[in-house]
Amino acid sequence: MLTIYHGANTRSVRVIWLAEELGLSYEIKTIKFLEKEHKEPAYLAINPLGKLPAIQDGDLHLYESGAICDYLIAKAGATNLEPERGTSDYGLCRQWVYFAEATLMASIGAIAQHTMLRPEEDRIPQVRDEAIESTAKGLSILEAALKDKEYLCGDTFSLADIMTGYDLHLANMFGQVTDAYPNLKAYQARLSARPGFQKAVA
Ligand SMILES: N[C@@H](CCC(=O)N[C@@H](CS)C(=O)NCC(=O)O)C(=O)O
Repeated sequence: MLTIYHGANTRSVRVIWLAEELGLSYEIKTIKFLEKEHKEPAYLAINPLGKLPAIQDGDLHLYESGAICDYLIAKAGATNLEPERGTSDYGLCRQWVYFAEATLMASIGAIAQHTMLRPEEDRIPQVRDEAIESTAKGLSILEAALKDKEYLCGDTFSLADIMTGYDLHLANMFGQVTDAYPNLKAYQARLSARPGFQKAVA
């Protein structure tokens, strides 16, 4: 049985959403993120970084949301969530998967840290402001990439949309997805209508 360690609105949303899209059987172990259960020894034994998500699949423990998603897609032998390896669409898909976690989430995460997660005395307004600026740049890049397109890689929904869709979910929670981004708003509405997304954020 696949176990997904999940905290509300954390990157584990990506893993549950993907599991739903793949039709996998899984169980969720909920970690109380705001109460810092992810820093307790029981969870540190699962993920020594004390971060969400993590999974257990038989004897295998994995963390890093992108790696978990890659593993689940490869294990399921799913060809519909990634373009054919080696094609241009495959290259684009990898670009957006990495962009979502390594670039855009870095600035959205900094907004979260410096507006909500850190104790007030540890929040740095300059870091927050720079993060808002970097987030806006990332969102503008996505806005342009989505012109006349339903999804990021070719015409079909893929892992890139799950990775990025979570970023947009969070950016929206922090008020960053404004009317300045009509393509993004339409894209987000398309993604939010998917039952897998709804299950992951329920
Ligand atoms: N690159 C990692 C980042 C994991 C991460 O930072 N998760 C956040 C929640 S979305 C977390 O657990 N933060 C707690 C902390 O950093 O202490 C991934 O994609 O899984």
